[in-house]
Amino acid sequence: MKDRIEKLRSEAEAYLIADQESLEQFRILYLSKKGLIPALFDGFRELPADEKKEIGFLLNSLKQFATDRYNSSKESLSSAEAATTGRDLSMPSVPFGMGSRHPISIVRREIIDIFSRIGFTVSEGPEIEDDNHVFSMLNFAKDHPARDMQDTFYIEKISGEESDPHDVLLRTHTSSVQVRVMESQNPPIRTISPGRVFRNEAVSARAHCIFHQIEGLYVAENVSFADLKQVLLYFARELFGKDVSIRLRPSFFPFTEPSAEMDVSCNLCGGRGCNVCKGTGWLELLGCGMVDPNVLEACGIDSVKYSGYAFGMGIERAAMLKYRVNDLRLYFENDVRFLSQFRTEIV
Ligand code: 2U9
Repeated sequence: MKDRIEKLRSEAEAYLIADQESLEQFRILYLSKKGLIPALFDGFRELPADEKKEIGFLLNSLKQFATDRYNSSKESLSSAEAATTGRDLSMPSVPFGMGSRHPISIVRREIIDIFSRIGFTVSEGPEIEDDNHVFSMLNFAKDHPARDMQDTFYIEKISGEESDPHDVLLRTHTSSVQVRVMESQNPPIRTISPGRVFRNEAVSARAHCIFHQIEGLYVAENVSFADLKQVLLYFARELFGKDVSIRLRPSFFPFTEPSAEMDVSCNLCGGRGCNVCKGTGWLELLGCGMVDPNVLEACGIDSVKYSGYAFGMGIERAAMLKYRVNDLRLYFENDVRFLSQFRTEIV
């Protein structure tokens, strides 16, 4: 046993450790669980008691020697590597920059959150729609300009099909989702529908051919314009802060009667008038109104028993007002210098 220990020690002293690979070979050969030194410890148990003291000492010092040789070689190899590569491989790596949510996602989630708190559910539906759900059931006249090829993207049908070539289209608003909800559910209905919409428009600082909308719909017994106004005031205060004021101006939409547009007080000048609000103190945010009885009836809802309100807004528009961004195109360009300015706690 003694001879074996001495032989191993001189071999371990002479072992050439030149790189990471030979260092690992050294560790496996002498120190690993199935290595030569642990094997000697196994044999140690069978020795007669009078030999154990001396052999135990020799074995422990062999193990200590091999462990020290391994550790010191490891250290000198990594500093030699740092010297040749010019890099200190023990340094912590460069941290990855965290991404941030897109401002449209942030505002979309915030609006959903605001309406969820007062009982609105979220409904989604197809982006490729038919004329019925986008126009006819929403009380658009047959010759309404929105149906025009200049305003709506129509999808060509496979040739040979015997049907109206203007029947398949990209939805121009998410009202079609709410039509589908009314077709399949009975009142009370209280839902919002966020989603992408498509309009055949030239891209500019104020308009884009693809944008995001959120529309809201509440249908039940005895729903009044006063309910609509109170919900919109709650919404504006949650989105822009408790000091915001709202005003409603009469307007017209085929699907609501009466209809209105809602402005919020300018968050830059506090309503006194500046160049953002063009001196008026107000910024236009959304359209709204009482659901036209024709729309309720088209969706199979009794318009004598039930009434409803609806509203709709562009998310880009809401985000422009909230973040005071003056060019809509910034939301579509994905320039990191713009996007990284938006941080949020909401994940
Ligand atoms: C149903 C019935 C009525 C949703 C409404 C508006 C008024 C409106 C525009 C704002 C800017 C669209 O993004 S925008 O161009 N929307 O002014 N939307 S009322 O009315 C509905 C919805 C669904 C069944």
